[in-house]
Amino acid sequence: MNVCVLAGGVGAARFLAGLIRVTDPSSITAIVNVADDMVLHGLHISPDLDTVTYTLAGAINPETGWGLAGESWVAMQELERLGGAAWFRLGDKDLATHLYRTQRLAEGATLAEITDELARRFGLDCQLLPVTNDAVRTRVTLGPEASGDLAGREVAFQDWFVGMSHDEPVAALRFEGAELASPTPGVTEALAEADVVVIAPSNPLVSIEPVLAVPGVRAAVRERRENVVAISPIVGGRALKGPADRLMADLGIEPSVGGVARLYAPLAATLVIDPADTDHVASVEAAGMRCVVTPTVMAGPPEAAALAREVLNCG
Ligand code: FO1
Repeated sequence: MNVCVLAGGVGAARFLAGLIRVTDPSSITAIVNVADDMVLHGLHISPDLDTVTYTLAGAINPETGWGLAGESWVAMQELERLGGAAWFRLGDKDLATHLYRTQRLAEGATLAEITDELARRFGLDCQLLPVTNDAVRTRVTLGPEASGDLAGREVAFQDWFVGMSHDEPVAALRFEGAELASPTPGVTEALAEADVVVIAPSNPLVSIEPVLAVPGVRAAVRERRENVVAISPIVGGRALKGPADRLMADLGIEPSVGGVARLYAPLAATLVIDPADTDHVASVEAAGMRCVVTPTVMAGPPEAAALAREVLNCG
């Protein structure tokens, strides 16, 4: 069975770690968000691609959900001592990934080629595709209630997410470069050929939306609507990780499984929700989606595998 997964970072990575336990990894293609990427210290950093790679390799830092396990921070400490920009923490081992990617880009390799090289070196058997090889970057316009002189300012995604601990209210999002981007070769084919397309439990607004914003991707997903299964990243009105609930509220979308259903109904026939939201089945169905209730909170790979099995059954 071929499975194609639209993926952001932590939530998608945990789901994929379950999926590789219940289906042949070589039949899985993950199409991964790149709009969180940035260049810092001259290095090209791809947080979502790295989070997925490290998680599937069993090498992720379990405390943070990003970066590598057993990391040391000598380079960051030295950078701090020099007065450099140490707000975005790059561990010593993680730095090697960014050095490798940056050098290969300079040699003319595409992000997809480099992602594949890294995936093989980390021992992965599934296919990871950055949604595009082109630069797409999330830009965040801060709301009128933002502190100090930040109100109304547009900032880069990681400046908001990490630099401001995603505390400042958001008025709008924009995916710079998306209109001119092309899907990575293989992306639309993977969507067309999959038996099941899964929208991972990632942030719908800043992880899934920038994947869909690459021309051709939204249409390719919509085309497969009957076989598209989305997993709600909202459980009991709260995001399991990250700021999805607050971001949805800021942008006028109800942070509930009903709100998720109204976002995804044009793309997916089925929404998987957690038993904590059983009372909201009717609002999912009212949005025009089939609703499947099964535990979606992934404490570890066994829970993720159970969720993956259920998702494959309803595609
Ligand atoms: N997240 C943080 O909250 N603080 C950090 O210092 C940080 C560093 C970092 C380095 C490499 C990497 O791949 C991810 C990193 N993240 C960090 C996570 C990242 O900002 C987020 O996971 C996202 O981009 C949102 O999905």
